[in-house]
Amino acid sequence: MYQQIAWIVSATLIALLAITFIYVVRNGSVRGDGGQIAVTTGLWRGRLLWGLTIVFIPTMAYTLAKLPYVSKKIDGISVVEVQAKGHQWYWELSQTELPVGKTIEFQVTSADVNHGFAIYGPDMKILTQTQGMPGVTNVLRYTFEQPGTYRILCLEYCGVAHHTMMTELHLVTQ
Ligand SMILES: [Cu+2]
Repeated sequence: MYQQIAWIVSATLIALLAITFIYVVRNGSVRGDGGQIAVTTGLWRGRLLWGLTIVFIPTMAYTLAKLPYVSKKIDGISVVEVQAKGHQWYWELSQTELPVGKTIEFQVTSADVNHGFAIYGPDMKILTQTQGMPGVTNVLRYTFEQPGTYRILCLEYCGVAHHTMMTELHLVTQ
């Protein structure tokens, strides 16, 4: 979800940048008189400021409104759902920034072969683990008590680059 929003915003800004670049390249050699340029520059500066405001304020408002996190209730407690998929050789997670003190439900699967989904604390001690299996979703619930950077490592040999299967989780206080 956030990745999609980020992608759309990035794509729009890249397109705007490309259009501006092409415009400058095409018109860069045209000479104008100083007074006219000053007026035009001021006008475009104003337009740019308005454009950025129109794009960024709703984006920020939307993103903030979406917090705190997607959650659902299970057995009377609300959990934050995270989809995790193992690939040769990386982890694909629906989100990597998570709240401290809430139950996180990792729904773990695999796109190819069996992977081990193990969560390590900031001190690199293992905290919990399950298997990422193709065609199966394993549920792993865990509540992080301390903010910080945690790591997910693959605990089952899954091919030549198995040792590179590492990703970070950022636990934040809300
Ligand atoms: Cu592996």
